[in-house]
Amino acid sequence: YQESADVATSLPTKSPLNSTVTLNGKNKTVEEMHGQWDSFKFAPIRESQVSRAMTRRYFKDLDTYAESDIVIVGAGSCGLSTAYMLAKARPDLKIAIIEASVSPGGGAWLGGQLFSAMVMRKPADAFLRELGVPYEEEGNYVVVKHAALFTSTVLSKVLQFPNVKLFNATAVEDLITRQNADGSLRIAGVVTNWTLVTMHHDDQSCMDPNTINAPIVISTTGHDGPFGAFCVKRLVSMQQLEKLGGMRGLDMNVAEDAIVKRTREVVPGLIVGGMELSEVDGANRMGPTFGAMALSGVKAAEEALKIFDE
Ligand code: AHZ
Repeated sequence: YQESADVATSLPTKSPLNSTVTLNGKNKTVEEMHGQWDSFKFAPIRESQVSRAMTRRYFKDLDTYAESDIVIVGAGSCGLSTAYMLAKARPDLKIAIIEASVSPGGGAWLGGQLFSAMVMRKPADAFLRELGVPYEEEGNYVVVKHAALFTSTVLSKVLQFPNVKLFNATAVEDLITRQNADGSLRIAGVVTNWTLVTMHHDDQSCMDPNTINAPIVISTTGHDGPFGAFCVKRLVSMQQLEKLGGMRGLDMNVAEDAIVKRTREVVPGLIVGGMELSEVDGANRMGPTFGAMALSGVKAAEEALKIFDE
């Protein structure tokens, strides 16, 4: 106990959040470690410091983002593109991203059939230049050498915005609604749970969820699947949409234009983007070409800001 108590008092415990702490006023460079491995030692720590470093921040984020300006459901290529455009345009808005999977990125870690390269048809190359992602010119389209290069770049940029919080391993399992004076509904936030809990509602007794209030929800949960198309399926079961059109077969040319053009507020307070939209309208799928996901994100951000500024 003596040792751990010493450790606990010898390290800064009240450092302000989001700042870099310099121990002993000196940070080592990696080069300075070369050849020094026999005397190598990490700076000491007490386990509770690690625990508090994580939980203090997470609970502060839960508190801060319980009232968000915009919630994005799904951190696939469309959701991340939306988040990037919104966070860049409006540093004053609090943007929460809820991603069911542990790993954000959705289907954009590979190009198609588990191949690496990612194809984007022009003019979506503009979004790659915006992000600074290098690509090869191929005339009407461009190719990023690995889909993971696109996804990791947009993800790292999104995560660096101070006004964005990604809650991963967290599923949206319902929508918050409000009734207008005329009896119509608007979406006013999301109902969340740890994804592992969401997956076990069938074999455990009631495990109630948490909530995030927000005037605008942007749903980009992909086409139908175990988790996909979540929000639009819920709109049908709560009778806000009569039925879904159902995603149609693959036609790259038709599909990509349609997804971008139809990116919109589907019911008041809920904008839908990316492949989730194909389920609403019965649009074609495009398969392994990602320009429409990026530009649907650009448009979803524009639509959200229009509503926000009304
Ligand atoms: O985990 C899902 C994925 O990361 C997440 N998600 C789904 N339901 C959720 C829920 N709560 C929280 N209830 C949820 N997160 O949403 C993300 C969707 O990413 P995606 O890559 O599946 O969708 P996208 O529309 O961004 O990109 C689609 C990519 C495709 S599919 C396709 C085709 O099949 O033809 N073509 C393209 C380009």
